[in-house]
Amino acid sequence: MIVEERGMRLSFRLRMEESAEKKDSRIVLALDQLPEDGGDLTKKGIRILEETSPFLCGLKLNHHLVLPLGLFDGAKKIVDKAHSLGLPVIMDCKINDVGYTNRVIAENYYRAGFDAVIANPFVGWEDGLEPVFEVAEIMNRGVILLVFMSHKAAWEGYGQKIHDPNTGEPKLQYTVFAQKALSWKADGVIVGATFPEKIREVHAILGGKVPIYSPGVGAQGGDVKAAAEAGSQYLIVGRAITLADSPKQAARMFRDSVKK
Ligand code: O7M
Repeated sequence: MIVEERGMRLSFRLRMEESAEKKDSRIVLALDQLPEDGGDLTKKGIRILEETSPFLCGLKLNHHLVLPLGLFDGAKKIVDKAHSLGLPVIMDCKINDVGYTNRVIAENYYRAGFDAVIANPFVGWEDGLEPVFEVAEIMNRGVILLVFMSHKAAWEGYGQKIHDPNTGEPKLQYTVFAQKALSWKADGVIVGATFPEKIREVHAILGGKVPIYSPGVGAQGGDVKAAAEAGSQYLIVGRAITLADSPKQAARMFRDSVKK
């Protein structure tokens, strides 16, 4: 089955591009925090997805939702629904362990139908993320790397000053991660919409070879247009859509503000 998929399906990156083109949208919905108004979580997630899907190019699920839903139960139903609506789905699992564990984590999410996983480059390549990239290649799925996160303390890790082990030259951690994204052939990188200047810097390093995904829009204070102008290809929006009075109108508004 995996071999068939490899032969037949576009790469994750092309699936995203095709979806963005078809939907004329650069908005990825972060379906994690849902309104606390009771009711079945799976049904609620699917309802928001159906309402907003005409304005989206992709869907991202976080642990928030996968934990209570169950991976091969409610989460898989939402993934299948997204696929039936033509949307690729990203699992925001921020893989961050030793290689063997990382591989099993990725395999499980890919088996549940996810098109890509998010991983943390802090764990490095050998016996870190190499097995994740291997399994992604075999199953024709994507790997997206965290390069600079959207929260206030992101500078403590992603922004720290380090020394190049080969040259001793001082560098900033996130610029090294952006370079790793190129050499590891990542399918995307995450840079917070809350830091447009970092998006610009990372965009200059990537030279358009790896797309930038930016979360942190709306609820975290990031501006969707500023992130797009700085070089983000995809804008990830969660609570500003899922908790809006009308998720449909909110999704349309975000879509229209960064139309391709
Ligand atoms: O729009 P929000 O703030 O409600 O949701 C943002 C989503 O993006 C939420 O699922 C976060 O876990 C996720 N996220 C960030 O907010 N900041 C990051 O730096 C990275 C992520 C992430 O990996 O998602 C791509």
